Amino acid sequence: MTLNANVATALNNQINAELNASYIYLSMAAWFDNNGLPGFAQWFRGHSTEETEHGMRIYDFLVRRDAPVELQGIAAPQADYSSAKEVLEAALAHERSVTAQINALFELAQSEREFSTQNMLQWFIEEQTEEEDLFRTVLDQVDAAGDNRWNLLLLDKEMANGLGRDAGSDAEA
Ligand code: OFO
Repeated sequence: MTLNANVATALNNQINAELNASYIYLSMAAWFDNNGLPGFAQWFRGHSTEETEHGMRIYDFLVRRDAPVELQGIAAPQADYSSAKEVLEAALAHERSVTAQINALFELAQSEREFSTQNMLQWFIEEQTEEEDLFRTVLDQVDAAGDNRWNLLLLDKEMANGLGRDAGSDAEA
């Protein structure tokens, strides 16, 4: 059955949103790399890769449904932050906005009676719950470290070991 045109457009927009998130997290990784926190940088690089994989899930779905993939431009991400806490706050806010996008997409798929799209989006709904929880956990830890550089360096070591879960856990999903 042909994919509903409104849903196809919204799915292409979501590919763009996921690749945009990938670019934002890569910019955050660069900020940590430039500020002597390589563990956080590694963690954000992993998340950047995950977001690209999320975009590719939707890309593959469009291909399977014989619908056109239409890639769009990606804006330059913010490069400057005042602190690790500010980065994590921005990342959590971004995840929340992605959750709202996924929910809106699911609602559209429901109203257009696009059942296989709803099925595909179930994975994203669960993923967003996990991602928000994970980013909130890291933000709490950064908050607890406060302005103490030594605390932040200790936390950086934990981040390198994958705080919360492996950055690449999507590969097994
Ligand atoms: Fe971090 O989220 Fe994609 O969907």
